[in-house]
Amino acid sequence: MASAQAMGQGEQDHFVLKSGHTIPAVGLGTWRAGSDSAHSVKIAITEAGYRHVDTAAQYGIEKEVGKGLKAAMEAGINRKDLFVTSKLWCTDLVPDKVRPALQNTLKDLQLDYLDLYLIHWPFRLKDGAHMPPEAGEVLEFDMEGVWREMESLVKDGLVKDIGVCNYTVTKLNRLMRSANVPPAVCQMEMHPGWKNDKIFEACKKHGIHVTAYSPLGSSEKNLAHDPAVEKVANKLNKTPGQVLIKWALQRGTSVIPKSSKDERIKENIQVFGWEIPDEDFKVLCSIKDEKRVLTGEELFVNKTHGPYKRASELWDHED
Ligand code: NDP
Ligand code: 1BO
Ligand code: 1BO
Repeated sequence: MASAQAMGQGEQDHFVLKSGHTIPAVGLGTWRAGSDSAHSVKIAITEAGYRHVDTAAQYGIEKEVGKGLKAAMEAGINRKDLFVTSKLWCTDLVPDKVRPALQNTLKDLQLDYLDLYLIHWPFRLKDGAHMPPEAGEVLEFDMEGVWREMESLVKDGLVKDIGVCNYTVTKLNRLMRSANVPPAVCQMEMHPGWKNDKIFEACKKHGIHVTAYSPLGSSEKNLAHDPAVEKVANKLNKTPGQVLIKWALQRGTSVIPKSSKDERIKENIQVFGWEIPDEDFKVLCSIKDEKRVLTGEELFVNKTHGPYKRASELWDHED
């Protein structure tokens, strides 16, 4: 992490969660990181200074990520200084599968606890569901029952914090009504091309920390080539990637850019000790035609049989 001296006033290299635990402001994303992820995770931690790694059972690379974490610890990094997030996949979104799913994740990651365990998407999929799903493969999930199991993982010391991803304000309010342990983190798609203000404001109201995923617009809509982003980057003598990551930090979110390239992994955490001035921040905020990159359509929409016949239904018509 950046040293205090290298950081500007009011700048934070971590955020404090409701629980009192801290989350490092920049983490390494690992979706589609492939078989190189052991190497990427090790380099990120030991050479670039990352202390936060975001992964998920669904990414199919937890064993690789685990090897990278192990190599970093063998190189002298303490487990307690790392922040590791994983996620409960949709096929395990039933109360009696929560703990076995977490235990598999811990085994693959070679860890005895996670810092953060998230519900990956708030839709249950039948085992072996297709993409797009066939009739009967997308099911309602027992949000209260699953959350009680997530809470028991905290109580038993298997995870330090729990949270959600891809929630709407509607779903968040429902969860807040029944939760004994409120979600510490809500992880959502956020970048200048999709600011996602509604859920951001709702999280602020509840004191829930937000992590911005796909901060570069993911590989589908790489905003590093957006003219407004390039212009600000040139002006500040930074790279477009750094400007996008800094934009997320200045909004008050932690951020988890993914790269499988050593140089970019290093570049993406050089975001301390400088600022995007107000006027440029506003320019970035005014990028037009805001749209989600990850609509969830391929995963959860069946246009004929439903239960979700269009993506807007997944987002409770809040977009
Ligand atoms: P990102 O927005 O992080 O973008 C990744 C893409 O940008 C890759 O193609 C990468 O290519 C490229 N890239 C990385 N650094 C730079 C740079 N400095 N300049 C230009 N291009 C760059 O996308 P993700 O969708 O991967 O999101 C980040 C992470 O968020 C995921 O990896 C995952 O951990 C998490 N996530 C969580 C979701 C959820 O449902 N909870 C959903 C989606 C993501 P290359 O690797 O070749 O450098
Ligand atoms: C397949 C899930 C999207 C990335 O988290
Ligand atoms: C590949 C998963 C994308 C979700 O919309």
